[in-house]
Amino acid sequence: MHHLKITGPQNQVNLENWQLSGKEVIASEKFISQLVNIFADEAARLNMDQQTLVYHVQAHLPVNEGIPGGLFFGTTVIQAGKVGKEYFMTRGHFHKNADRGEYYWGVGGKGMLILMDEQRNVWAEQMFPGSLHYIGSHIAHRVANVGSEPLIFGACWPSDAGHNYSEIDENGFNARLLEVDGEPVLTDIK
Ligand code: S6P
Ligand code: ZN
Repeated sequence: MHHLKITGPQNQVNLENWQLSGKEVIASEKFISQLVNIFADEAARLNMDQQTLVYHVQAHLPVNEGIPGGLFFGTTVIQAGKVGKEYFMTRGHFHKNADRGEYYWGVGGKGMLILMDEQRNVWAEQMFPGSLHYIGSHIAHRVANVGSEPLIFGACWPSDAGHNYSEIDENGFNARLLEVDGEPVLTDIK
């Protein structure tokens, strides 16, 4: 009888904050200075400390982006805050291969997943620890932190999904999530 190889895992997830460690983990940060024309109130954004961290992402990329058949796994943390009346949120994107879907799930804090189809219909789902969100193909997705603590969510998506940011950079979402009387309201304000 031969003993075949048993090793530890190549990666770990901290189950408190879902930060990733191990091989092939990349990290990126988005500061308020980088989120040009993402929020409705550009003057309010320019008035803020430009070094303010809005969100950061870790991702485990075990294969090159664009390779079919693989999966990517990531954690996003969005700080609590607002630009004018609009909650801190991700840029949002369609996938470059638009027929690729994605899972998101809530880990910590209170959030809102804002979704838009290719006809520009917009709707939203509440995110909280344990919420699970299947994002179908051809659906743009963006997340806002509507609470007072960091919003943490996990994501898993195909390695050949890619990102199409230009559609959102040019045309935005067809709705905005604003704080009205202390509550998040999805409005048709562009
Ligand atoms: C990738 C996945 C997430 C986002 C991250 C930041 O498909 O949806 O990892 O990249 O939440 O959002 P964004 O819109 O700036 O990429
Ligand atoms: Zn995505």
